[in-house]
Amino acid sequence: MVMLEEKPSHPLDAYMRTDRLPHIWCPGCGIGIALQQFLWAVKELHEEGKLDPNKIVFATGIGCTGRASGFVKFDTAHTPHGRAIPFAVGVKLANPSLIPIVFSGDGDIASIGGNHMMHAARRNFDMLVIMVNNMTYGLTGGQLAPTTPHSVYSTTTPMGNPESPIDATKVVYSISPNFVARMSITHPNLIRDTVKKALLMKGFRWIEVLSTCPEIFGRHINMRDPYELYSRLKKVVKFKKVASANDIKYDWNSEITCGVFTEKNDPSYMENYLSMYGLKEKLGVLSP
Ligand SMILES: Cc1ncc(C[n+]2csc(CCOP(=O)(O)OP(=O)(O)O)c2C)c(N)n1
Ligand code: SF4
Repeated sequence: MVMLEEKPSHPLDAYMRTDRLPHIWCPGCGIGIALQQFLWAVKELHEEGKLDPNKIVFATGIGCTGRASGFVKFDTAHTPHGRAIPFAVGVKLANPSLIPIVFSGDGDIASIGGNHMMHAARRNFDMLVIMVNNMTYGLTGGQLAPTTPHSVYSTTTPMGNPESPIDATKVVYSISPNFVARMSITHPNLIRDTVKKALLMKGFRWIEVLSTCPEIFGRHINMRDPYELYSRLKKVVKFKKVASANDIKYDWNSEITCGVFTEKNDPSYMENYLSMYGLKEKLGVLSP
């Protein structure tokens, strides 16, 4: 019989710092869905004997998404804004057996950290990056992000956004690292499957997860109701196979293309580095 004072348990508790709960995310925020699916993927691979969570180094930048590093039970780092990717590079260079994972917002990764994003992809550097794209700077109150759709309202564009957004996934796709995918919190199981696949690969692995911020982004576009914003996102998410970058759309009014766009097994940065610098004996310790 469950005693009233007993805390209810959850299957993911082993991967969470439950003493840090409740979390800070607003009701209806999509970040929790993205994080939960990531944790399910880790749990399943752990139980299948394919992944050692003790080797994970979970790095975030600054933002609502970045707060995830405080809640998960891995070695974690809440790095300066935009710098989670170079932090992950340092981790892997210092100890090639570790598994660096970057989990951060679109502002953090595609704006202030955009340079790192491009060059880590170019190097096919060994890490998994999960960019949670809520199309706004959530934590700081809804300023325009580089991912904010054209013409929508934000704190800093009260008459509408005069700019066109960057499609970070299309940029990464054009650089052609080992794995490139875009998922959406409207299809949670697919996030889990995609993370599972990417976690077992080598080189640079990129997963954008489209998310909802009803509190800030939604409020500015008159969709403060979480379900309304969720339904609006679901309407534009289209899963497709793509033949070229031209097939990848990022249009809030018609289509945001989702799917696994690149999946290959090219030599990773660490493989090249260790082989070329006389450290071949260390290749065996490389975790994905
Ligand atoms: C160097 C620096 N510049 C600006 C900020 C202010 N700042 C904190 S979070 C943030 C944007 C967060 O947006 P995003 O990465 O999309 O994350 P979200 O909060 O939407 O999850 C900004 C500009 C900062 N912390 N450090
Ligand atoms: S402000 Fe937006 S992104 Fe941040 S926790 Fe609230 S709903 Fe989520």
